[in-house]
Amino acid sequence: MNKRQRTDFSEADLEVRPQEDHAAGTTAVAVSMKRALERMGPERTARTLLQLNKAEGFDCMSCAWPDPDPGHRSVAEFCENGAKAVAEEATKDRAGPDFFARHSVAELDGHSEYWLGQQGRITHPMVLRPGSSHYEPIDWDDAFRTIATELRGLDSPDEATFYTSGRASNEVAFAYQLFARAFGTNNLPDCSNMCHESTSIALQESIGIGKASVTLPDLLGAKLIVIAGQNPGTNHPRMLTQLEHAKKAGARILTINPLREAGLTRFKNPQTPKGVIGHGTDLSDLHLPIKINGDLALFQAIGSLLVEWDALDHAFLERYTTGFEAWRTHVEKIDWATVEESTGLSRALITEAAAMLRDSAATVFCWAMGLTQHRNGVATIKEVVNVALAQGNIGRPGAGLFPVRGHSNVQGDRTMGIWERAPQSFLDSLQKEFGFDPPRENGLDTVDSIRAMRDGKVKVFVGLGGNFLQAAPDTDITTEAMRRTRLTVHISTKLNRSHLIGGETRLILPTLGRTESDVQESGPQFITVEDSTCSVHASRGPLPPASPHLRSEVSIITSIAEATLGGRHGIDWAAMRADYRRIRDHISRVVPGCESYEVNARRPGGFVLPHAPRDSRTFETESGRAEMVVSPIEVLHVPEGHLLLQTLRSHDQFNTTIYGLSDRYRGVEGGRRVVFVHREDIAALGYDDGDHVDIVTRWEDDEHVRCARDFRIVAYDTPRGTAAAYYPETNPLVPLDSTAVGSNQPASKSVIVRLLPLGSPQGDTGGDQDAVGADAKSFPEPHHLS
Ligand SMILES: Nc1nc2c(c(=O)[nH]1)N[C@H]1C(S)=C(S)[C@@H](COP(=O)(O)OP(=O)(O)OC[C@H]3O[C@@H](n4cnc5c(=O)[nH]c(N)nc54)[C@H](O)[C@@H]3O)O[C@H]1N2
Ligand SMILES: Nc1nc2c(c(=O)[nH]1)N[C@H]1C(S)=C(S)[C@@H](COP(=O)(O)OP(=O)(O)OC[C@H]3O[C@@H](n4cnc5c(=O)[nH]c(N)nc54)[C@H](O)[C@@H]3O)O[C@H]1N2
Ligand code: SF4
Ligand SMILES: [Mo]
Repeated sequence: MNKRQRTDFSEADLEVRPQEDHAAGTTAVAVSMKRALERMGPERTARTLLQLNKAEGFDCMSCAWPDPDPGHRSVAEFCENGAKAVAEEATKDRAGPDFFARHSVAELDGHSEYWLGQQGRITHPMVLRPGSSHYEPIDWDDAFRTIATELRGLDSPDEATFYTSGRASNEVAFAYQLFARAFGTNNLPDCSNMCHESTSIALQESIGIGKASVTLPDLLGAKLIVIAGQNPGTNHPRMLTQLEHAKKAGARILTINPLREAGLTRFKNPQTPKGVIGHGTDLSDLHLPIKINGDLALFQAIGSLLVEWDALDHAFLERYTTGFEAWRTHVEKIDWATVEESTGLSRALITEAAAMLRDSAATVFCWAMGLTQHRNGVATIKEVVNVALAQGNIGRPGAGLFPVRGHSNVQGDRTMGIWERAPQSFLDSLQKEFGFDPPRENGLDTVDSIRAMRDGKVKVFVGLGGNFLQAAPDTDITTEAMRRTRLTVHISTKLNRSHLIGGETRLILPTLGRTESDVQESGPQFITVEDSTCSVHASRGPLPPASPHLRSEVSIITSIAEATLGGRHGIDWAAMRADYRRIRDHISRVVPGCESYEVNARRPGGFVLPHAPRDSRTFETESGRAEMVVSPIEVLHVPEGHLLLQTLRSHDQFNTTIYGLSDRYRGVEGGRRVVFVHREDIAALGYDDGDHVDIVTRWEDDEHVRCARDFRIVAYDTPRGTAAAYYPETNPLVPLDSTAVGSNQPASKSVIVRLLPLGSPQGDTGGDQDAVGADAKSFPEPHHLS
């Protein structure tokens, strides 16, 4: 499907301008208001945006950036991209039964992801019956019966997989995992498997808990903030306000990114006079334009210099860690030639960066997808932890580890048990609370679910939100995998590609979003969420539902459970549906740290979950200490004539939802099929800036020739040998088996590619495979977890 370019917007309108050198400013305010007014109109704009991120309002459904304490929030406690997310959900457009009657599924599949999203909120439950060309309305009860019949007809509960996207509330996440486990499977893949899985695994093993050890006040009290592999100006825009405050309080900022992202350079805060008419605040004090995948070598080199300078917290190391001596011996022998080759940075520049760490009394380390989505993602994050531990930068004010999460409640979903490998202690608590023995074997994650569907082993796919097909790697293989299933069920707000490609029978179950009020039998309900800093709070939507036929996610999941399991194990699904306090009551007894959940979550601003390393420098690892782990540096060799491609987000999308075609900060307007390449690489490969090319992956498995057609080359400031292009257009290029060691997370930021002239035969499956796959054996071995 990637071979055909979808053209309901014309890439001919694509315009490339110089990159911007600052983020936000008044343009950000203008863009938010314009989008909000276009999609929602003035009344809904006022009703939603003034309630956004307020203690009595609703939580932004975009990213997981934390809110300041209730007394410190401003009138407009949101950013441009938060406003876009609200406008996208609270749009006045509707895709009702008449829309689905007008457009066949085949026709819809000819449209872009952008167009699909613009059709508005889905208003009725819809079914695509076997052999049918169009979706048609279905009764809610019929839909639940259809699902129950398929699930009960499976030979084993493990033939179903239950995906979650990180917008789901704690209440529905708890009910959903309970249902899957009561049904008999741990097949609970989620978007986290593609997002911060490398972080969760690395932190769990190194410090005993897979979450950030900082709160907002720590960021404000830091002397140094390291930001590696993260683009906050686009993906966590309110972070810039906090960075501005931290700078004013004397912090320095070290940024590590192949690209000089505008948001890392300078911030013009539209809420301050200086941000409106002045220069704004310079953010980065030192920028390291690292080669893609070079971070493991970089942090090891920094560690080596800290050891050489004896800039270590010996008392901390002695008392709280294990593995220090082995690590010291390893980093003392570091080979600088290898470091320079891997990072593309000079020893002098790395030394300057390490001196910033040496001179800082309190350092916070922030990171996101630029570190996790690599084959060595887990090792890299463990190396960041090593460096933090070496200076005792954990469990004290102004210091710590800060993986910045993506989806607004992705962290909460994990806390609630959405995890294919939930710890046995969690399963024990479930057993104690509900009296049944949950399955104990690990379930399937995202990549393994795709493999299982492809191999005919999983026959039912249920998606609680998300756009699995577009978010997952290897789009063509995932498409075939989804097509082999008997039933696909999507609980969604808006139309997306995953609804158009799927099983023999397909259901779309439309649901309420964060902006909408949720009234059940016992009265109005609220839901709870957890942000990147372990803070949990309530969210209440201000708007009436987009359609009277919508049901809440909790209502849908508990109804599916009831239809499938009846009274099995004596779980009272109807009571949970009628009153979400019943769910929170269960949560308070099952989930660690959630005692008195109802009371705490109702407090304005909510409460902060316990975090042993942050609170008391206690490390619940195997050794009972923080573990320093030695990882060898493997340089990722990119053969002659190839580039190392990262797939990233534009400023005008939320994951697979495309808000618009303006990547303002990078200077790209009116289109998305671009590939950013260093000017000298463009010339060396025999092209010109502005040429159109096909992108082809090089991977050892030459059964599949992976190709993405027709991208315009854009000369850009990215290190030699590297390239960047947008996700999800490039997902067909990410091999399913190319995953991070230890976390099985797709390595979607280390894809080895070639640029071929447009329409080259090599781009066709069944074409001259040798031309693409020659000397493919120099690739790293793929990693299989199961
Ligand atoms: N508006 C908006 N907000 C979002 C999202 C969205 O799509 N739109 N998505 C949400 C989600 S789910 C997530 S996970 C987060 C994602 O937030 P980010 O992780 O910031 O998102 P990405 O665009 O994937 O970009 C990561 C950055 O890593 C850099 N990078 C790539 N490779 C490397 C490398 O090898 N080393 C280093 N040091 N840097 C590298 C890229 O240049 C880029 O600046 O944002 C969340 N917030
Ligand atoms: N190549 C490449 N691939 C990637 C990434 C990358 O950087 N590069 N990033 C990865 C990351 S970090 C992530 S998190 C995943 C994201 O993977 P997903 O979470 O699966 O994808 P989203 O695009 O966030 O999901 C959007 C859909 O969610 C539905 N939706 C929106 N709001 C709601 C709601 O309130 N309730 C319900 N039930 N549904 C709702 C809408 O139908 C919408 O179409 O993608 C991953 N894939
Ligand atoms: S920073 Fe994130 S959570 Fe905050 S308003 Fe912006 S998009 Fe929403
Ligand atoms: Mo994510």
